[in-house]
Amino acid sequence: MLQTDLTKLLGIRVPIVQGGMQWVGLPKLVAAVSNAGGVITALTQPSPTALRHAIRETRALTDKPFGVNITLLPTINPPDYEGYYRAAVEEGVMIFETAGSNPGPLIKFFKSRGCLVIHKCTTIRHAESAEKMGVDILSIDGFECAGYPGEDDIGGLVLLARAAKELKIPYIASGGIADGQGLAAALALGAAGVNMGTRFMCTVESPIHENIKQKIVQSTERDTVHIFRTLHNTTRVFKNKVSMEVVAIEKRPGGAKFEDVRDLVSGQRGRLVYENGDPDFGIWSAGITVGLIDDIPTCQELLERMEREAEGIIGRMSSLVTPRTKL
Ligand code: FMN
Repeated sequence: MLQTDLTKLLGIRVPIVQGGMQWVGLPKLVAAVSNAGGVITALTQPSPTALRHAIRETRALTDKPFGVNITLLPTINPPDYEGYYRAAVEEGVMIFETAGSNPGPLIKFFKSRGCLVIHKCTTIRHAESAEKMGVDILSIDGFECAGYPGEDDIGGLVLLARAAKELKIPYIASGGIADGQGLAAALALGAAGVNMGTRFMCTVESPIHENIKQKIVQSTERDTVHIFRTLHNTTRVFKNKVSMEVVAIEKRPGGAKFEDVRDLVSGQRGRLVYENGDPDFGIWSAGITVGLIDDIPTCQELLERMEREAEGIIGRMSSLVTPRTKL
């Protein structure tokens, strides 16, 4: 078994957690992952009351720990953040994944209630300031990740090595991990485990349309693209007709304003991709691990396989070391 700070702090068996995923982090998936550590995505629920129901539904499906993700990002219609996080705490959730800008007040609130906070960030300077705010675990999202990689374009290899040098609290590797090799590499880079998004989208329990899962299986690592680069809100999404149109609008002379792409990137349109199974219907988040994913396992199969693969790799690596001979 792989024992790390993450497995000890969360009381989980495999050092793998599922990050917040808009429209995807729903009770069935969260419960299926929660042998490791699943996260309900708060803002996928239409209201704080709906979040309460999702928490109860997840609890009915698993007796294992799970958390709630609160993502503080610019959205077309700002949600009732306070309503969501208070509802989750009142429902007895003790683990939170926070992400996005200005997390200070949110982290302070969770810590005042004795909750464990995993904060996701894409730079070492943000990780250090979250560390000072008292978070328990940092989730370091490299350039490879689905969703928001930040604007610095630093890949996981360097970012995690920097984390190993600079951070005092446990951190997990996020972005670009989809198999046991990625897990073993993350542990080698000092991480206490991994956070995955894209890989969990493509599991039996993931609530998205079968066509989209098949699309991920058929894709290569060249099938994602960054949108909103010019708006300084870079987002990695699947490469399709809509995302390429957004990129083309951004490249027009004089650039683009958000209003120019608002309809194309609407969250509701993205949500319908998962419902109607048309991968070209809207934008949807996906990381470059789409190039590593070639099956649709259950979450349990996936977690067991990754654990086995990582253990095998770590065993083989240690057999590379032989006693030194004198020069
Ligand atoms: N991260 C958040 O913090 N909030 C979100 O709402 C969110 N939505 C996501 C939706 C999808 C479909 C995916 C694939 C990822 C999303 N993410 C979100 C990012 C994941 O939590 C995670 O950090 C990322 O997927 C890790 O990279 P990977 O996809 O290479 O594993």
